[in-house]
Amino acid sequence: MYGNDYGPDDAATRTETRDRLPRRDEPLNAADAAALEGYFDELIDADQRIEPRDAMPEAYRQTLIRMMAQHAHSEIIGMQPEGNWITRAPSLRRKAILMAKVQDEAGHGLYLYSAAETLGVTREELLDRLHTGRQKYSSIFNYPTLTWADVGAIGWLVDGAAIMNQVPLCRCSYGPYARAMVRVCKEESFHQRQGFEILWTLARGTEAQQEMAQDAVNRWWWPSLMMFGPPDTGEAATKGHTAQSMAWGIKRFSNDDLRQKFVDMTVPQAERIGLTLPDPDLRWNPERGHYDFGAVDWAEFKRVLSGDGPCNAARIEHRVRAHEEGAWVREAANAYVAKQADRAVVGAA
Ligand code: FAQ
Repeated sequence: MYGNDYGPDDAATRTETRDRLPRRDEPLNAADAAALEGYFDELIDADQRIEPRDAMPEAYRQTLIRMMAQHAHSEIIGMQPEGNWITRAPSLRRKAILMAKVQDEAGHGLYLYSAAETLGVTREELLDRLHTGRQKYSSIFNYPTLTWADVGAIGWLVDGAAIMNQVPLCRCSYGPYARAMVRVCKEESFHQRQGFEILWTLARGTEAQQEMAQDAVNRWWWPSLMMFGPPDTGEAATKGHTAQSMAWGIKRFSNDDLRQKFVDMTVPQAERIGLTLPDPDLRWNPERGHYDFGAVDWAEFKRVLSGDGPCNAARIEHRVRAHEEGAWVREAANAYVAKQADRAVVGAA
């Protein structure tokens, strides 16, 4: 039973159409293809969720696999820059918090891989695509964490940008992704808060600590703005996925709108902490009711995406090594499942 079984319109006709359509990996004849289009469009127009059992256009399915997998990969690769500081956290309290945060990121990866699997792709395949460079992860995780203040900057800026991007995904049209995002966003809020608090404390510390905090913010600000993706509105818009993904209710806002919301939210927070943001063009524009900000270096973004960021090679190398070293855990889990299945057969006989 899913939410889209109910609704103000004739859900019964929809259920009948859904049950009549072949499963998603079977070829469609012309009549079924037309029925699928009507059924899918009707759900999207009514702002209902599409569920794993529902027939869906292949392009919709592939878009979600790409986006959810990239998101899942980002969560687990994103454990590395912060994991780098677990053994060097400045106090037991900071260490406990950081360990909890890094574990949360592993959990997010787990929810997202599981949600992606409902689209008919295996986790092995998705990980293979990551390890062989056929799928990306967020550009942000190709930057190094040079000082403890970087942990604060990641929490405040990177998790802050992630929340801005992901809260609308709680209303994504694909049910399993939307539901996974609800919990992810709750946890990200705690992450952002802990980053803010690290920088708040450093900004009230010694001169060296204040400089360290400012230096971290200077390095993470622009890459955080790049996280939202390339420009997709106005003259600078590049040809991307936004228009189609918005029409399908996957994305709810453009990359540019979310970037602007993030800037508007973050500038007053920076003022409260007492740190500056490294952009001489940043100023309030009363006519627009938003902050104006300088040009993002999209050439750097492209360079990082094409593999030439400061840490691309190290991140994948580490991930592949961790995967290989974890082979025995997967083998043990599979052996356990096989043993349980054997016992069930013996028990039933
Ligand atoms: N990095 O047309 P669009 C986190 C690619 S989680 C790399 O705008 P789309 C939690 C894009 O794939 C962070 N690639 O694409 C955490 C496409 O490439 P393709 C991850 C990027 O999909 C915090 C091309 O550029 N969050 O931080 C990036 O409609 C701290 C054209 O772009 C998500 O994945 C980028 N930044 O929109 C963990 C959220 N931006 O396939 C640890 C879900 C764009 O055509 C520590 N994803 N590209 O070759 C999304 O919301 C979307 O996928 C966007 C991109 C907004 C990222």
